[in-house]
Amino acid sequence: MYKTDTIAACATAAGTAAIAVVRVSGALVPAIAAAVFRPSSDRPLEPWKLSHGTAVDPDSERPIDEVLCVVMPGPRSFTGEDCLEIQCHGSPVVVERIMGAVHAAGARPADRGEFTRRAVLNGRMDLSQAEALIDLINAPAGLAAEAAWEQLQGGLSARLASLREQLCGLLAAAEADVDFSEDEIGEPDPEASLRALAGLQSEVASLLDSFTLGRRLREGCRLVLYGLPNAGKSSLFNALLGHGRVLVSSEPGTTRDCVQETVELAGLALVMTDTAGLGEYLVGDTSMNMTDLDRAATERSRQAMQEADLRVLVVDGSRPELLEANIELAAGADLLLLNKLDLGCSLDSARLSQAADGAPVLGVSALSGEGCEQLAETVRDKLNSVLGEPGQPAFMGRERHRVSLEKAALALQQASGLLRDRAGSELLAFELRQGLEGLSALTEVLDNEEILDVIFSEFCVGK
Ligand SMILES: Nc1nc2c(ncn2[C@@H]2O[C@H](COP(=O)(O)OP(=O)(O)OP(=O)(O)O)[C@@H](O)[C@H]2O)c(=O)[nH]1
Ligand SMILES: [Mg+2]
Repeated sequence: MYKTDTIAACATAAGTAAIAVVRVSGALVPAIAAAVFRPSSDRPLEPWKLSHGTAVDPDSERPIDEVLCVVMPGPRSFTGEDCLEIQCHGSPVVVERIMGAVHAAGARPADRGEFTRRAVLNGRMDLSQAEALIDLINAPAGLAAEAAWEQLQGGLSARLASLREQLCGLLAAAEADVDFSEDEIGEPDPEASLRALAGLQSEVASLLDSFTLGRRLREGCRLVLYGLPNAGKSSLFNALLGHGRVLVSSEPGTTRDCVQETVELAGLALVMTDTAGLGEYLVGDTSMNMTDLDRAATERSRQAMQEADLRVLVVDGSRPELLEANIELAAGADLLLLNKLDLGCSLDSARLSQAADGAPVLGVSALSGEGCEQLAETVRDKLNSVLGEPGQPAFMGRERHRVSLEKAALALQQASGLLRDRAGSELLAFELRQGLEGLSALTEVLDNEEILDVIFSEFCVGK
């Protein structure tokens, strides 16, 4: 339900800063501005113009801070309602006092994302744009910010609107076929409808693909360093990170837990995981037995490998006797690193690469840094291939979008089948309507309050 009362919140991050912004939205904005702001000149507050003055306590008229104030009248404001922004000094105490003054003048504290929720409910943006706004604010690296910006500008909304329009055309034809006789509307052309449906299906499939790209941009690409104990995984992890984040030692089995850190690489957030060595090869050694701890650590490494976008097998290149044990681990690796290049490499890298389906092999030394620059480049290239088509706009979607898109994809597939079998138009219309619902859920305001609550709970207060 749309609440019409006036809301206020501090729009800048909590804590001490040079400047903070208090934001107000709702019908009481003119009255609140008059109650808490005293301009320093005789000119009254003009819409969309910053005005210099003093924020005061409306009851006592005591000055609180020197501020800049702007009024943005609806409906062309962010929320679609009258809005007021007060820029004050970034002291938590000052912010609290100004918020107190604004509340005394009639506003109530805003909920999380309530400003944006009002913007959506007032038609200032659609749901996919509101979500793009969260993604822009939370973007972990440059490419994610660019993709979120595109979506915020309505790129995705326009693409979806065109898909919906085409689907509506097909639905109208199917419904007309149910309601009217052939004499009244002419003979239907199933071949043309099938071609149109195939076009729609491929568009929805490409949206689903770009959804995966969007997730990777938003959450980061996951790279896992795995391999035998003592290969130098942790040393490489530290080298790529640029500082000694994890312990390194000549004892095999130093790392037991998965350790994650994020770095930015070519505009992408790269979530790197250092793992415990995979030590099955030790089991054959009568002097060593796998303990429960070894097994638990191995299990965690395997899980990290499963979840990764890029699997990097780290091999001690100076120990040819471990070739067979490394070959056992090579299947599924995207990149093979022959570490300890400074000690000389005597391992048959061609056989290793063969076991990994021809994955590239790179010689590096975590100790001397040799090859580490080339490693960053190779990882960047590999990530590009993981990310797919360059230039394809990413859809910064969420799980609910994937579910809706899959619902649409399935309905379109069923509709194609029905058309091919020349089945009844009633069934066809049903499937097309399902497809339309799936697409609409991505951008349209839902009448489901709970879903809206979930969407806007991701926002901070003040946005
Ligand atoms: N000479 C040389 N030694 C290295 C290099 N990289 C790692 N080491 C040494 O190899 C040993 C093992 O390094 P770690 O980074 O702890 O190896 P790890 O793969 O993380 O080992 P676990 O955590 O036990 O599985 C340490 O003594 C490192 O100093 C390298 O490039 N050259
Ligand atoms: Mg380690």
